[in-house]
Amino acid sequence: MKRILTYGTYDLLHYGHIRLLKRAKAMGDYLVVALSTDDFNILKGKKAYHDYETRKNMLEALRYVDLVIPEENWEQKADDIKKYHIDTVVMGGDWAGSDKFEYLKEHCDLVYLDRTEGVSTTKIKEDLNLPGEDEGLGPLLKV
Ligand code: C2G
Repeated sequence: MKRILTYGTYDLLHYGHIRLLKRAKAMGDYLVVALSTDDFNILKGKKAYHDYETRKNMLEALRYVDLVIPEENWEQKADDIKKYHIDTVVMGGDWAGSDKFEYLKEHCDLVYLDRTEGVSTTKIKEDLNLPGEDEGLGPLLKV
């Protein structure tokens, strides 16, 4: 059984997210999604429209997702790989070369898939005139 792991906020779930998850699952037999918690999103400079539980429930409803775990910090990835016996970490191409992921090559395979152009959570919010992912965090980001 080949086990795949990916990370993300997955807010306002859209077809770019689903395309990533579909391709990630197709690389193995079991897909774990480490979902950014609301607190970690603040560290990432993001404010999700949906809270963690809602985003988790939506991911768990997808046929491609086998398990959702919390992503609480930048440092947990190597432990996640060991704990869940991960063979491959898969991320969208916007993370290619990032020091947040490159070191994982010591622990497992690492694959970047091309991002789906034309859609993003930020674009959806802007098109709907909602605050962007990093708007409204001003006072919080000053901590
Ligand atoms: N994605 C994509 N195409 C898009 C939008 C997103 O392929 N149009 C991919 C991203 O590359 C990522 C996943 O979908 O692999 C989730 O995207 P986000 O929720 O924006 O995740 P991000 O904020 O990049 O969080 O520790 C890593 C972070 O938690 C990743």
